Amino acid sequence: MEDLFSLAGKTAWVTGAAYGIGYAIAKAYAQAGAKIVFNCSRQETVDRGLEAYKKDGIEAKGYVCDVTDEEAVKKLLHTIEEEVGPVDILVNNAGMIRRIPMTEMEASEFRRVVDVDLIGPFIVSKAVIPSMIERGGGKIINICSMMSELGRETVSAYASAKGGLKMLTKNIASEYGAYNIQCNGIGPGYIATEQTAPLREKQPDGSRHPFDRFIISKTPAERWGDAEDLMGPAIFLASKASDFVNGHILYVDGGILAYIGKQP
Ligand code: NAP
Ligand code: GCO
Repeated sequence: MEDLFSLAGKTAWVTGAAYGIGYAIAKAYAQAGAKIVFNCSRQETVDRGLEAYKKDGIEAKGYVCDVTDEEAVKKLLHTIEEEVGPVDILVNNAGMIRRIPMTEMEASEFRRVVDVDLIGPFIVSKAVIPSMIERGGGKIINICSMMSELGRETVSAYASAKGGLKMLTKNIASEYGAYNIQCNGIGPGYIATEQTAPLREKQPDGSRHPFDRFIISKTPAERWGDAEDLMGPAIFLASKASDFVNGHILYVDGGILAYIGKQP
């Protein structure tokens, strides 16, 4: 049974895994036996990640690479294969959000969010799939979102990108499942990371942010998720245990998507 969830001998590339959700997933993979590679778009973030991995006793390799830059991604993959080995597991985690009312959002701002959150996973997946085919298979995990299913004010670009990422996940599963590549998504609910910090900021009077209270009322678990809540589901989708799971979005949301919300 242990072997079913083991990642021993595997190389996992987790994009954007300097902290937050990506870091937690990469840490879980390291504890399951995988070699870890990650990239961020800024050197200072890569350095921050390397320090964190070292502190946790994890030998990770970090590189500066913007996932929207196709040539840079191809070069990085070549470097990874030279320095670490072929990529067995890819997690498209790198992402960004801009919370702006749609009618006030510049097309360039909308385009950048879609570039990072949707085109980036396309570029990185397109780069790794050929070598996965050559080696008899692989695992691709796309970090989707509740916004792959639901909209809300100010996140039109992000929801459009994450909705697209859900369908890209299903399409990679459809197009490459015959090569023993499983492509699935994880849809985190509201997770306490730097990305959601503005939604949890304490009010001047010390009370909870209205959005914070709103999420608590919408979550059966009555709490925000932690990045660590994603570790088990991520190991499942990267291991032999999920070899017949393909094109699935696994929501890890404390039950928000199942729940109408607590009566005020
Ligand atoms: P985060 O704290 O904002 O971290 C994002 C990471 O991605 C950073 O390391 C960042 O480093 C990197 N990154 C951003 N743009 C990049 C680019 N163009 N190329 C390479 N790396 C890039 O995010 P998080 O909250 O951990 O979320 C991680 C993923 O989960 C994202 O896809 C997010 O949309 C998704 N998600 C988050 C939540 C949540 O509640 N937190 C829920 C559902 C889904 P640099 O800035 O240095 O590039
Ligand atoms: C927001 C939040 C969400 C979460 C996550 C929910 O502004 O609504 O940032 O988008 O990050 O994607 O699953």
